[in-house]
Amino acid sequence: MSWDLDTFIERLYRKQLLSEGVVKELCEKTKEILVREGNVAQVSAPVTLVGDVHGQFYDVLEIFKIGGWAPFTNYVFLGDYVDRGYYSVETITLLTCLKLRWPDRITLVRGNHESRAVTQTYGFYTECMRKYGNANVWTYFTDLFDYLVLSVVIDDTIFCVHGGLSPSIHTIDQIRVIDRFREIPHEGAMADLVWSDPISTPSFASLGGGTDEKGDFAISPRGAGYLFGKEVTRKFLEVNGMGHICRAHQLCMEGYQILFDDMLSTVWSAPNYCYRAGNMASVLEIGPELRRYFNVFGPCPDQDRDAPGRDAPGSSGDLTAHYPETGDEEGAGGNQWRRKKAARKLVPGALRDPLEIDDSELTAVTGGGITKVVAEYFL
Ligand SMILES: [Mn+2]
Repeated sequence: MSWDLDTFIERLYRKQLLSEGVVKELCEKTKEILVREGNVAQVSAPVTLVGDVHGQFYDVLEIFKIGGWAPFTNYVFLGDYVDRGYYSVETITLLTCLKLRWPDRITLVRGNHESRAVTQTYGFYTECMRKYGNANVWTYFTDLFDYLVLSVVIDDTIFCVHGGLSPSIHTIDQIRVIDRFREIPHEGAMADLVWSDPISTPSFASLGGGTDEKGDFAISPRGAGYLFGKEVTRKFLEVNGMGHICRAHQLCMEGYQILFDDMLSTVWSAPNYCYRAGNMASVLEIGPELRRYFNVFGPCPDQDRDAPGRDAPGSSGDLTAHYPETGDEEGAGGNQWRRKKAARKLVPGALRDPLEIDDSELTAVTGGGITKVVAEYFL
């Protein structure tokens, strides 16, 4: 296998594994990119946020069909790429290749599953052993996980993290000075960022988190990280001059959840989680003026599982011609921006005039694509 990232990416879109030697080199090269990124990566809108995908490779392809293929859409993945699903290896190999190929277009945040200890229990280790016959690939990727960033700030306004807040962290600057190049520890700031969960006030008191409206920190039933309430969230936003927290980590039956008077949202991107939960998934598009669109979708259609990636760049001609420019959405109005996005996603031939696309097309995308844009929120 000669070293050609574009070829690797095409192969991965067809769900073909790369050789052990290529994975080793891939991880080493990607580390060199990641080591230069700070613990808090700075990202500009427009950008699409993806929550947990957990090795559900076909649903990851569905995300690219819905959200646009790299590098034509900016992505922030919020962690938990591996474990649970059947295709953790294919999923993390693809995302790593995309990161290495377009480092400024893809940001990979560390989740609690990007850990040696967790992947030995929940599937990734076993899958590597089964698919490669030894643990080398697991070692390469788990070593790479130590380099993933811990959080993202979008346009100095939206704070993104896999899990949530920590009683040890009051300012984002405190995150910047964590020594992150290590296995996720059992406790402390780094553990909390990947493990914590928000909890609404009514549930809070029953878990010992306080009996009033304050909502402080409480012990998490996960055994790692903390539960945190509305007041903690409000204070974190105020101290850091942020407008919103976006995180993943928790299954949402509707694909997303908004808490604390729209101070925090959860995005979950594994539809029918573990192939049996029956939930929807979403990706969150942050558009011009930081408008947020939760694009909700279900499991990819069964027929697409037989022909993975058939719409992917490289498998059906060069899509570059259909995406003549990138990053030109900033100046457009929100609705027009969405129409343009829709035109790019839906039309297999040439780019259509976005204004020709009517609302029914926006809400009834082909295949198992966007079922509806359920919510539009402003900061
Ligand atoms: Mn998680």
